[in-house]
Amino acid sequence: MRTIDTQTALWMAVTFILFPVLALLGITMRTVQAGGLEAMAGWFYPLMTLHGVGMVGVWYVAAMGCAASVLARHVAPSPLIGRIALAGTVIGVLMLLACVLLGRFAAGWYFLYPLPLHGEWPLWSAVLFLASLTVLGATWLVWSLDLLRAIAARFTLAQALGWHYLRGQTEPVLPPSLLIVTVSLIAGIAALVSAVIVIVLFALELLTGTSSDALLMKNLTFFFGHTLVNLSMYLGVALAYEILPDYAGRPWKTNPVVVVSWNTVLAIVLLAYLHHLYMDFAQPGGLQYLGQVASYASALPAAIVTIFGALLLVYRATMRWNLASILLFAGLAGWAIGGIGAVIDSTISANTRLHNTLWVPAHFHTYMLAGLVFLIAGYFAHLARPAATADASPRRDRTIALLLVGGAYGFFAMFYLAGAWSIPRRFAAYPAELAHGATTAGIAAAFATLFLAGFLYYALDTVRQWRTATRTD
Ligand code: HEM
Ligand SMILES: [Cu+2]
Repeated sequence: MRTIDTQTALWMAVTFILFPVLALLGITMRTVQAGGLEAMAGWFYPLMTLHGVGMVGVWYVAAMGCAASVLARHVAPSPLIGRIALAGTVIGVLMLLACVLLGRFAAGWYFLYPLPLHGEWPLWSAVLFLASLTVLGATWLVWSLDLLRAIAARFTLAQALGWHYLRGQTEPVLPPSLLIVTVSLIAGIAALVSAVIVIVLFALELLTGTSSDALLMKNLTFFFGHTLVNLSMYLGVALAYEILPDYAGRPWKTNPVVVVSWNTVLAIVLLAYLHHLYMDFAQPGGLQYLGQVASYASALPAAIVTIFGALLLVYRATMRWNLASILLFAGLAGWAIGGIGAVIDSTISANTRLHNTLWVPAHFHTYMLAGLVFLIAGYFAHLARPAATADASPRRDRTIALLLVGGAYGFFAMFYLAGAWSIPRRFAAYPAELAHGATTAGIAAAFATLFLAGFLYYALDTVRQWRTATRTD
């Protein structure tokens, strides 16, 4: 049977504990927007900041933890660095909790310069926030470098990027998951270096009073933020490539089309962030067009190849559907659906309408929650369940899947509707002109609660199955 190594189990524990808390903050925000919980209104922006940074961070580390676990099937990541990654993450999270809960730091998840230095919160909380990002960024940089080192111990860079497949060779065999993880880690290192530069420039201003160019800071911040979120998603997709074949009873192999599409991602992904600056008139015009082209070029090839690959894998296969395979498949679907929302928003003519409306959280919640979260939850479910499911309960699996999928899409639908109705994002309370924003917020809170119930059921069931499996082993 499968076993879960200690580190993967610890990442699973981190995820299962932090995610429900952060989701509860999200439900609280929707409830405040609906006009309930008036006493919490002053907490909206600190909670929004904690929720945003926390979610992005938790699912990034969960994706990295799963990537390390997949890599361990093929190469040898350092266990020591794995432990350092866990310790650094826990320390960073504690610092983050302190600056938000004690200092009410509330600059939003991407802490856009110069807001952190000019808010209502005490300066120490901004400093603690930046220090927490420093700890997290440094830890994750070392972790990424180690995972790449592990890959490099078995493959040359050209092999890890699959270039030999383009020459018609199939040796050494490169699992597609390794190709995708390599591409993601390289992009991730670029993103983390950019974060370091942003933090150094903030520190420079704190220490010497030298201010930075706001446009440069925004470019660096989104180069970091967009790329990190994007590659977390890719790491999640790599899990589907690795695990879905087990359930379809067919292989999902690297081939030239897969190689070309993921190499395109590597070539283009670092330019897609430019779509976050469409409203910045000072940004050179050429970069705006580049942003649209790069957004399409980095999203479409890999997504289309992956979605078709997954459909072909499942088509007329004797699929074994259980919670793991359902969640992996649903995760790919959520990635594609949210991706369509994203591509629409990255189109300049649509962005002039949708910018900073709830359309933005609509699309990124779709591919993060119904994409990344489902993929990782599917992977954890796969690890925890015995291969020959003695304890199979299709009814329970279906109930959990229904709560997760139904709750999530009901919640997203309210974001999309509100966005299309021009409700702005990041409003703690909606004025009378935007009263329909409050109505959709209330419905969204109810759906999100259903989702959370489904997740708690899933987490308890997964832990229980894992314990049963280890006991009978
Ligand atoms: C049950 C699950 C969730 C609920 C109820 C929820 C709810 C919310 C709400 C109400 C907002 C504020 C929207 C606004 O601008 O008015 C928000 C923002 C955000 N959420 Fe979530 N969310 C959930 C899951 C996630 C997940 C899984 C991620 C990422 C992996 C995520 C990342 C973010 C980010 C980055 C923001 C933006 C914060 C900012 O504007 O600074 N959320 N969420
Ligand atoms: Cu982006």
